[in-house]
Amino acid sequence: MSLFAVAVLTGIVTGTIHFIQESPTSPVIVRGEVKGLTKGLHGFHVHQSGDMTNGCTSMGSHYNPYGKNHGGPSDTERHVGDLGNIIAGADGIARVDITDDLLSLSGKYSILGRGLIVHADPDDLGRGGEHDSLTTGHAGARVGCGIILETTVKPSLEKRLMDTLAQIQKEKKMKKEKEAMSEKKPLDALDWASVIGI
Ligand SMILES: [Cu+2]
Ligand SMILES: [Zn+2]
Repeated sequence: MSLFAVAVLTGIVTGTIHFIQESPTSPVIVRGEVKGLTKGLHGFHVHQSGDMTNGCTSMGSHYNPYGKNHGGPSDTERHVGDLGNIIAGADGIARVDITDDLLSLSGKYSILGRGLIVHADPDDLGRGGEHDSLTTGHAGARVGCGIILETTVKPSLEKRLMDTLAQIQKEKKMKKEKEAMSEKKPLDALDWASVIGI
């Protein structure tokens, strides 16, 4: 059974982000839109807590159940909450479309009830050499945030989301096959060369 969650972001920026997970072991798809941003990159993370008593400030640091350093979404050394950057165009809108293998909407390390935060500045993915690169990615102020809440969706929307999910997985598979093919080619050429003795 698929799991769904949503976070409505409020603050200097606003937005709605949906989370979809087909099964507890599937990757989580993170999709939506954030409006009112300055053009460019903005750090985007799941933070420890969904507590908005003191706005985005009370949501704590990046969600980090494994006690790792801050990193980028494709690094092995990363916080679970490290989703990298979202990119806003000149219109101030960032269209979010992330597939993440580490996030989960169930189990011990579920992100349900935690905070989703958008930052003023780019996340340096731990590589910037700043005093806070390995904790926050030097992403600056919290310009918008929301609590990740489990939800149900209308059957028509569920169908659309699952179709999108299937499409994403198909594209991923095709990309992998393409990569495997291009890796294979030089080997074939090498074998041929040895066959004809050059
Ligand atoms: Cu953050
Ligand atoms: Zn982090």
